[in-house]
Amino acid sequence: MNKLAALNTPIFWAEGHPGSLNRETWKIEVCGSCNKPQIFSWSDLMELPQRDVKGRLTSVTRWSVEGIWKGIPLSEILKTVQSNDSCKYLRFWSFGGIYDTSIPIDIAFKEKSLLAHSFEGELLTEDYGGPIRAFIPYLWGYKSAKSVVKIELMDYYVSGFWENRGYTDSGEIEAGPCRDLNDGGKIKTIPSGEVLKFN
Ligand SMILES: Nc1nc2c(c(=O)[nH]1)N[C@H]1C(S)=C(S)[C@@H](COP(=O)(O)O)O[C@H]1N2
Ligand SMILES: [Mo]
Repeated sequence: MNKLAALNTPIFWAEGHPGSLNRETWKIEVCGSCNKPQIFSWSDLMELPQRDVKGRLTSVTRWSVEGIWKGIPLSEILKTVQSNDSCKYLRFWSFGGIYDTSIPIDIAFKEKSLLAHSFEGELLTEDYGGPIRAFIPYLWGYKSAKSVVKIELMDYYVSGFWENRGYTDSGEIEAGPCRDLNDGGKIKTIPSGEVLKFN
């Protein structure tokens, strides 16, 4: 069993589980407000600089899971496609084209924001957003789109799947009770902002 499953990490696919996905033929199209739009194949992605990030995926439904996520820093993607100065948001699209969510470009440039393909040394399964997903530990988990197929660079903001259904556009993590999945799901308290520790 993979580590996320072993920690009883919930599997969220609001639009329906995508079934089995092919890693080797996976592509991510990066388009919109940039000089060099590009379609990244799996091998293109693997040739970009990789980073290990210790961080938490924290859901607005009040659970948080920590581990080492590995992937390509979003800053490397933005550098490669040469995002325009007018670009203000990254809009992620998941496989199937139903789930989308957007984050401010300054959050994408932060060191822990990744296109992640592994957790604790294991490639992500489809359940957890494999072959590759956004990992944005600074914001609620709904900003970490799973099984990403497209990133649109945007000069303006558009609400995504969950934002249209009542979750905040900012995705700022709000203080309150939260289950620590690394500690058997024990209910603890988180401060607002990126969860670095429990109170
Ligand atoms: N495509 C897609 N991405 C998604 C979601 C989803 O339903 N579909 N749920 C989001 C929410 S609300 C959270 S908390 C995390 C959960 O990630 P997990 O299912 O890997 O635990 O994925 C986010 N990304
Ligand atoms: Mo969530």
